Amino acid sequence: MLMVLMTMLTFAQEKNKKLTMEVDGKCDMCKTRIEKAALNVKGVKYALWDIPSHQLSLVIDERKTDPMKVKTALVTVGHDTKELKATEEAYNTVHPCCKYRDDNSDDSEHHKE
Ligand SMILES: [Cu+2]
Repeated sequence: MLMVLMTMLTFAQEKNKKLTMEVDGKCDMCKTRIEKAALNVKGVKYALWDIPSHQLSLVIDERKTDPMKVKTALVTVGHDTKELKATEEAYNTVHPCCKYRDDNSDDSEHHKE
């Protein structure tokens, strides 16, 4: 029984697992920060954050990481996710034009890096 369970778990872990998650932010600077933070997580192969939809598309190696680790990295640099919110301290480290909590509009045209 244990063997069967172990086999199933191994099967469930994909090498190139595609997933998307919602991450708060508003401009190109946020995009760079979010993607960099995600890619710094070991096991993350691809990260692309879309400004208007706030969707972060990822390809991760499930044997090395999981979505929670990515979310932890994102809140550490000050970006809220659905399940995990950044601390006030982390949020305050983002650039003033990136204060997405006050104004969550798409600011990409006004704040190019
Ligand atoms: Cu920004």
